[in-house]
Amino acid sequence: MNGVPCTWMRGGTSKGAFFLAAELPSDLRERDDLLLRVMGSPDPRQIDGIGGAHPLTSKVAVISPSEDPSADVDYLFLQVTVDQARVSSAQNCGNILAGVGPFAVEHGLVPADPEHTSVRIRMVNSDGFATATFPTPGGQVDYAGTCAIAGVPGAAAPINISFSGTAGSTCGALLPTGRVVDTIDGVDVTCIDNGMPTVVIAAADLGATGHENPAELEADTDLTERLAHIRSQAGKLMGLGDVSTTTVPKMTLVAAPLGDGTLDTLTFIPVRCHTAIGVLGALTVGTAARIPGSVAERIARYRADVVRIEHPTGFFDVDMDLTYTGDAGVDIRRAAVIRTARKLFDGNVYPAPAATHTEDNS
Ligand code: NQM
Repeated sequence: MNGVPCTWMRGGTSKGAFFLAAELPSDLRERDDLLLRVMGSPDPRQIDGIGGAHPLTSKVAVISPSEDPSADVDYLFLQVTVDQARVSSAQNCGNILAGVGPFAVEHGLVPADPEHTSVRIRMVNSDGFATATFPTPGGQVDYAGTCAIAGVPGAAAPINISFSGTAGSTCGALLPTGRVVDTIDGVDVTCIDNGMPTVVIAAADLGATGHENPAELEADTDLTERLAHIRSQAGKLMGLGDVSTTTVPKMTLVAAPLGDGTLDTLTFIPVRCHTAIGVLGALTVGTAARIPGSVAERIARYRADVVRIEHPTGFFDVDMDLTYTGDAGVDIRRAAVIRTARKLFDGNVYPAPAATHTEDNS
């Protein structure tokens, strides 16, 4: 059986398999079938594949030279569902994005500068752009450094990522319902998409504090059932249709910050509760915090410098300069984050064979 060239990377607080598009089948069904067998899905333990048995470690990046003259590379993100035979391009991932620049340089898609290299990335899933800048001393990617991010032990080289064109990434508008606040099942929600379709809800409105740990909330079936019911209606209002099998919208519970942050968050993605928060998720919730009257803004503590999103394992700073212009529009002058990434393994991955007749010897 032939292996497929693959790099296994940590990007921010997530992990995934990175491929050159040219190494994968061009037929999408064949590609998805291959990726399921690479990751070991469907199986809650992904025991026969390289997936890490959690949505945050069952991710794929597909990289190619960009077809857009204003970008260096195209980045297609694919979420491989752990326990179902499903591969989805319906969402983007800003954590895995952190690995794209280094991967592109290491694979010769972008020449390295002698100190730092900037790679302009077209995010195919959502049609936005990101520019990633990271150290390349002597023309080599250097993953080592002193930058620590919440949710990742130790330190690594900083990867500066600035975004453009994220508003309405999937839904077509920043506030896809046309309103700052909607009321669903008697609960006020803000449905928003600045890179990640998200429903923002005050934790207190669901009887939570917003400071619980993720496992505790995942086990609260009353709360998760209420959330799922609100989500299915929000999905329709956001123009996403039936969202019962999709990974967007995300559901973010917000509460007053415990530390010196803007607000505290717990995000369902959408079944598992994130141990931190996604990058575009943080950008989106941070944007909500700057929209007068939104569910997030009602609770947020204003900070002039950054929007500091607290989450279960620390905080996430979004360097954001934006003004809500009314009419569901936003003028974004700056939206940037710092992440780290690390190449964990580089070689060939060997997918499980396509399904055949099996004998049960357990
Ligand atoms: O919002 C998880 C992650 C993400 C997505 C998810 C992400 C983002 O932490 O940009 O990074 O929301 O499914 O990897």
